[in-house]
Amino acid sequence: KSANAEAWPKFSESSHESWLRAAAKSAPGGDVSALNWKTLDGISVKPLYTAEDTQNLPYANTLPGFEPYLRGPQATMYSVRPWTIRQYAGFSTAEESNAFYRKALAAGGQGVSVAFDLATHRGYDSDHPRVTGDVGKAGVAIDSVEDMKILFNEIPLDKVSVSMTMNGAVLPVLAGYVVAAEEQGVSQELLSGTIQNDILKEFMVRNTYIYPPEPSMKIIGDIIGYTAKHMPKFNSISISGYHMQEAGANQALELAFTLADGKEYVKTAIASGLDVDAFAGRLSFFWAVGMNFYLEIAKMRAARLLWCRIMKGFDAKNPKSLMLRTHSQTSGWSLTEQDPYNNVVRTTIEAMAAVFGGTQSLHTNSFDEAIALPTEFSSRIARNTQLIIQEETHITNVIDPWAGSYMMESLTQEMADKAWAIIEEVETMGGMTKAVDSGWAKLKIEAAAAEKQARIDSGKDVIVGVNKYKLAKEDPIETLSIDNVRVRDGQIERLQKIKATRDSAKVQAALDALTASAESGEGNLLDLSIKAIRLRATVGEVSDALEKVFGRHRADTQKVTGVYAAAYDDGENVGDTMEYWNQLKADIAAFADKEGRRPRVMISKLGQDGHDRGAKVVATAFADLGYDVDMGPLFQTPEECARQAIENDVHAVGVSTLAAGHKTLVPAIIAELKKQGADDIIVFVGGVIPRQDYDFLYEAGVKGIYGPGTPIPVSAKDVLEQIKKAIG
Ligand code: 3CP
Repeated sequence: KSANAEAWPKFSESSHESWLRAAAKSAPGGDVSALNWKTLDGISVKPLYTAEDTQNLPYANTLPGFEPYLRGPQATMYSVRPWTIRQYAGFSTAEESNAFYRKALAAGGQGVSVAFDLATHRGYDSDHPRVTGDVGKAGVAIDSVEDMKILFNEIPLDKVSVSMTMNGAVLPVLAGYVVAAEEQGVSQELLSGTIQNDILKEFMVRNTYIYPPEPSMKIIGDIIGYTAKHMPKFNSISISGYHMQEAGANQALELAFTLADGKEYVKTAIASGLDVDAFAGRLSFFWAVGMNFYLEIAKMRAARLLWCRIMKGFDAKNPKSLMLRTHSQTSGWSLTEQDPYNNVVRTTIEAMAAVFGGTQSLHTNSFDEAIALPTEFSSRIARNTQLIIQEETHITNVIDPWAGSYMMESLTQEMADKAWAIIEEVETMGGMTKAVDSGWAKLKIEAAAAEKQARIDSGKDVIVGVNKYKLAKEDPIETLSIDNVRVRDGQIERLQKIKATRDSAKVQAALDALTASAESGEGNLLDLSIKAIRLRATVGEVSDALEKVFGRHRADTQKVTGVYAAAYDDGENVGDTMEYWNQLKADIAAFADKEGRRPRVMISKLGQDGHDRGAKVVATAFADLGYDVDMGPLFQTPEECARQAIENDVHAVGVSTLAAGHKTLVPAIIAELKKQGADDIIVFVGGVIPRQDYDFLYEAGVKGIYGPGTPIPVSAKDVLEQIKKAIG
């Protein structure tokens, strides 16, 4: 006892009942239950938790480093070694990205995390005609091992762990890393790092797949098998919920789908003949950490509990197989274009949640990421956010400091229970591959996204500077822009040089061996890719060799309906948003009466940018308002998009762009429409577009630009006005 009872006065006793009576005096309508916060996961969070809430929680009193690892995978956690500061970066050329990594490492970064451009993700070399707008844009352009060698120049790969976010072209990219290390004098067994290699979530949300689900799972099995044998320090997969939350999933959905994906990979590896303990210790995870502070911490604690439960089900014995280790990233979606310095604060709060949740590695976003690629300045602040938490706050001195909080322990168990129910639902469908294949999982996330957006647009969920406390005037901030024509020209030149100097017959034989293995199922695809890459086969060639057998996956474009409107029509709207909504619906109906048909828009994604949350939410909301909405397939060229718009006789094309290709692709679609005789079809653009580019796009003929934070009804009204003007 630290208090000497004698020396203290006697305080009056209180009970839960007396608290309820006291609380009722200030609760709205005298109803204390009205203070419960109903989360989008369906959890009811009370305003007060007491010791009673934790009495029956079976895992609240466990220890870190011991089963079920709820309190952390390591016994000492950050008190001995804090998480790895691992900032995701990459842009333009291998030279420029290498210089950036080296500077970042010198300034306190602790690991490397490579962002590849979309051409590389989708298995195209930089000279491919489908990727003219994408080369070097949202990541670094990599065509061959020569690029990889430059990317890691003077970064000792036996010492610095490298994460590579790659899922589609996972074979040639991982092979390129292995061969680059080899030529640096570092053998495979010394390589530590992580490859994302998580294809199931690509089919749900991120969309940088190449092959259909079945052969994609075979590739994953081969990578897990190869790394288990030859690269014991390398994490073969980063099973990612991040992109699900970014696409709109709430915490319980993110948690459940990610663990269900993990289960599926374990099943795949076991089916390929591996012993569970031979590979499971190198499966790692990846969470998004957004502004829902308590829920995020609870999610990360619940994740470890559930994974241990799942792995026990596979009869795993090695502690490493039972403990969930994770990377985390603060939420890019939570960042706003408006009043962007607020994003520094958001990121700090999210980083704290990730740390309290016990992450092993962390990326903190730069404040300008809702606008453009991060600059050196914004990257420094993002990195320093972590350094300050690690070195100034003493947060690292205590392991799992939220443990024992009545609220946090209750929430952890509730989150686990919610997610477990979803995992069981997935199981009854036959597992995650089936849930993904049927489109069910994707639609669940899209419905959650539409619901969230409607809550923001109607003012129920506050975002400072966006739907409340708005600035009268926004000052532009400095942004980074990439000259992708220059990058592409340089890449093409290097490709030509490689092709002219290699032994073509040997390269062809190695590529044929890959095709034959894809056909027969014999041999290991990563092993064969390493052989081909060593001979200077390119990323595109290795991908093509497999595509001959596997084909290229094309997704359907289903969309949800009614969810956005439902959040408006529940009568709880803030201010005058309901009136605006109803008036707009009436205007659209009047247009339909007058014109004999509803205003028709095609929402499209151009180039290799597969981030389709915005496009899907806009399509749902426009349809709920009364527009006739077509959804273009992903990865269209401007020419294909124009043709479809004309065939469908739309009034307007809305381009959703998040990967910085807008200055190339948007003028191209306008030119194509003109060329095909349809310049009466108006073009509008939404997504991540720096203010500096607005005039350029208006001059190119764009009729409306809607940046992040624009309420959808506002853009929908503007589009209607523009259509009316165009019709005359
Ligand atoms: C750590 N270690 C300890 C302790 N802490 N040992 C004793 N006591 C401790 N307290 C040991 C670990 O066991 C390990 O050794 C070593 O130190 C390194 O620690 P770690 O926790 O494994 O950390 P790290 O190497 O950084 O690995 C973290 C994970 C890895 C496991 C999460 O997978 C990873 O780095 N993932 C990063 C993924 C990533 O950056 N993704 C970017 C996505 P042993 O290994 O020997 O056990 S960016 C996507 C953006 C959006 C998009 O996709 O577009």
